[in-house]
Amino acid sequence: MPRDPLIALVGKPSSGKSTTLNSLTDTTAKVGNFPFTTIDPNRAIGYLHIPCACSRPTLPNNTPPSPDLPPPLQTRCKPNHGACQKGIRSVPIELLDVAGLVPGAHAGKGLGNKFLDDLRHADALIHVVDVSGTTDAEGKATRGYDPSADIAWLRDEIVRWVLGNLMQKWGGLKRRHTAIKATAVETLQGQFSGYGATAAVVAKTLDKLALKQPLQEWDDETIEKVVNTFVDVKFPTVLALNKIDHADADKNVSKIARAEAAERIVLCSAISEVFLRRLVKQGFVRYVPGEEYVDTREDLIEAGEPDGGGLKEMDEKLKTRVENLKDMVLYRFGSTGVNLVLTRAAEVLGLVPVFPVCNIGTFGRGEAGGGERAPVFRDCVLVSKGSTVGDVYRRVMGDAPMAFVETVGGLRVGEDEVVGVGRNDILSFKVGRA
Ligand SMILES: Nc1nc2c(ncn2[C@@H]2O[C@H](COP(=O)(O)OP(=O)(O)OP(=O)(O)O)[C@@H](O)[C@H]2O)c(=O)[nH]1
Ligand SMILES: [Mg+2]
Repeated sequence: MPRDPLIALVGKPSSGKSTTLNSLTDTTAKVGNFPFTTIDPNRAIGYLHIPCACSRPTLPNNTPPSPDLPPPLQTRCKPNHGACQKGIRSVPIELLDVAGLVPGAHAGKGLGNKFLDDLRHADALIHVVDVSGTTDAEGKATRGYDPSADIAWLRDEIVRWVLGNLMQKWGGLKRRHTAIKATAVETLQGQFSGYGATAAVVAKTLDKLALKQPLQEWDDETIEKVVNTFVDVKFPTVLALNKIDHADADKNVSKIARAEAAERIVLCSAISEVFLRRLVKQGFVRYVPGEEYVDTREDLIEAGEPDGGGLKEMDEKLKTRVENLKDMVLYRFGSTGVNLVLTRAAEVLGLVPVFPVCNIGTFGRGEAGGGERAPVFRDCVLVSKGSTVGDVYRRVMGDAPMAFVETVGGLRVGEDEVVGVGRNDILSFKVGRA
């Protein structure tokens, strides 16, 4: 993955994709209670919350001076992009909200293939499922729809789309494959490169299947198996069970939870997050996005802040809405869940945050490190699991020749060393001849 990772929001119309995008970013994509509100994809930057390197007490000179005080580097952590609050860093990540998908989309139903083409460059998918059961498979208003059906058909649409594209060319592809004596990885990568698939992705797909027959002898069933596995490898998917604020959600959530792996599922209420963020902007509540607690003016006065934290008084209607939201969402689930959706997506994608620094002694800028008070850990890049030091170097430094790379303690690390959380993830790149 040489470019920045991209996560796409998919789902049927009216499941809440645009609302989820808005809840994770500062954009205001159009939201509507009718299908196909979104036609052209919306791109926006969301923030992935990760533990920042600045808070590792194991780093040189970073032991907190007393148990109540933060580690010294934490107080100087100033990201170029995003933010770092008390050691939790928000790292920008690109999100894509696309048009709704309906059963039969691969054959052109709804917005069909146009929509599917928008997905080509996604590295992971967030399937936004309307778990309230108040919209049918086409996104039209109803009651009592079983949303577990959406999970199966949506994936199937993606498989049929990839399969359709592949089958159109299968005859020619097979002849060429035999004529030039290519490997299955080479031939398939040529086909799947349009989805941004690397040779590694194709090799992983084929390894999983351990097929015995050569590519030219694959029957339709085998080709379908290959495509199914390719979709799993290329588009790891998180299920965002949205609209948990709705009274009908519980039974649907239980059904899905029984059928799916726990690590793929996140419960959320995108509309609650959007609402709370709006109240913060309007000066009615104190709320840190993604957290469990919301404080109103009255709460803060009670807690001993005589001016109520400078918050405005809400009318009765607004107060009731906030109380309901606390009861139905925050206290029951611990948060609106939207940040967790992104965290899970980063997990299924296997993203590793790496902190490139100029000076490995101070973690600051320039050869001198910028002095005692200078900002540290200005940069953070998200790379895929299994990336090497050399991969990260090229991502950050481009074609500039590499002299050497250092990690904490001034230790040199080889180009082929793998990066991981807490291992080779603070790096200083030196350009020139070794
Ligand atoms: N109760 C509830 N309603 C929600 C939630 N999220 C979204 N909605 C509502 O669901 C409807 C559809 O939301 P959108 O975000 O436009 O859905 P979409 O998936 O982008 O729809 P298309 O663009 O048409 O594909 C709107 O009326 C939203 O207010 C939620 O968490 N809870
Ligand atoms: Mg939309």
